[in-house]
Amino acid sequence: MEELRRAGLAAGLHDLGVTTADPLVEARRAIEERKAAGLHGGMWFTYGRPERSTDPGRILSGARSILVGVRRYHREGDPRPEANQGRVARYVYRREYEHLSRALEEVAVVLRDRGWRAEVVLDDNRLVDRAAAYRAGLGWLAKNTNLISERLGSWLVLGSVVTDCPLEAAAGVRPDGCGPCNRCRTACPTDALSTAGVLDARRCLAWLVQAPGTFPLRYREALGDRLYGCDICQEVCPVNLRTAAPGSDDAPTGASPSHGGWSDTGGTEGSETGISPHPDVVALLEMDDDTLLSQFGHWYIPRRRPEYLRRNALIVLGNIGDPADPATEAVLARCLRHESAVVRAHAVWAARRLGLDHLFPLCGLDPSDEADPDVRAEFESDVRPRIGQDGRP
Ligand code: B12
Repeated sequence: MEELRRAGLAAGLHDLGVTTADPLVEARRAIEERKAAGLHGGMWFTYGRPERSTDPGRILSGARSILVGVRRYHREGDPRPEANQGRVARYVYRREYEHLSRALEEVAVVLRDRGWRAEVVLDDNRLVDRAAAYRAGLGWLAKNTNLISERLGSWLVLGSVVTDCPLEAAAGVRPDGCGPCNRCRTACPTDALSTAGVLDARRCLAWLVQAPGTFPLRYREALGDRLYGCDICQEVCPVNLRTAAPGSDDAPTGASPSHGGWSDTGGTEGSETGISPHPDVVALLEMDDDTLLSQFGHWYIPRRRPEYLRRNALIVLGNIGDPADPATEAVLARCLRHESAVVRAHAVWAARRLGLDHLFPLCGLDPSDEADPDVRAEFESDVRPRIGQDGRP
């Protein structure tokens, strides 16, 4: 095990634990209960076939052990987007899963060199990663549902090597470290964590930006400037505030820069994905489909339809855009004429929120002529304009 651990840490993991390949019984129960209660909000992923996603034996026949690796992706710094910039969850600043995957592959190679079979699996519908990590003793399952490591916090991505090699499993799971703290639950602007440790995906902004269809009206203001993902329940976590402090123990032992060892920017500057961590939503709305997909195609976009990215960007624009800026008007006018009803509908909302209703007749948009019921509904919905009586935002 020491050799495997050394290989993993040298390749960029921040911790590594072992559990058996026995079925993840509690995770299966949790998934089935949430599905029965509708809390999954239509998500599939591991929810689609829980009998498979909680049985590591289906990933590799004869599996005996799972090595679970974690990679920490955030240290410090509070990214503050500027005018027109959307906020993106920290885990997509860099290609964290690629780094994690490469590191886990190195662990798998050590096993294969010794004649064992080993399969790397991460962020995949075939395995509930957090449940495996919890059982491997890497952290506790918190009230915000994230796996929190006492030493590293919860800014982690998780992945596994499933193998037929018998390894000594963790002696026990980590005891709960949340105690009476409920900061994540009270900070969630949509109350998605009303039951501790149980996420109501129908209210979770991180899911809603990935879900197809119309973005629920009642959560659009709460989305604020979030274009993709949501970090609120982690930002406020005291363990994260403590472990993100400069000098906290976070350097992967022997990590090579080629595996994305830490930069001191705290993720606030630059991005190895080649796009800004805070994309300008006006610029995004001006892009054609091909450009959008080439820039953001590595994000999870429902059915890979760019209209959903535009939908999110329009809500952000409605929440943070400057109605006095001609670029705002120009891009909204373009979206109000868009062929996609999803785009038109959210453009109507954004225009109303910014007090730019005069654009409707200018763009030939008449609620009584509009064929699409979702777009029509946007004219009748309750929208709280951001413009004060004095005409200023
Ligand atoms: C579907 C999914 C989502 C969904 C739903 C998340 C969810 N909570 O179920 C959405 C899109 C909302 C999402 C969001 C995010 N996700 Co996600 N997601 C997944 C995915 C694909 C499956 C998760 C799953 O199986 N859920 C099923 C349920 C049953 O699991 P659970 O919520 O973890 O439930 C456990 C606990 O709640 C606990 N529990 C049950 N009852 C109780 C009661 C109490 C009191 C307590 C304390 C605990 C507890 O036991 C359950 C079983 O283990 C995994 C990848 C994978 N293949 O596993 C990534 C994964 C969970 N996501 C991850 C990340 C990074 C995120 C985001 C931070 C991204 C972002 N910034 O937007 C957010 C975090 C939001 C949150 N609070 O969960 C990481 C988690 C890292 C970590 N430290 O835990 C994972 C593991 C991806 C990865 N491989 O790194 N995600």
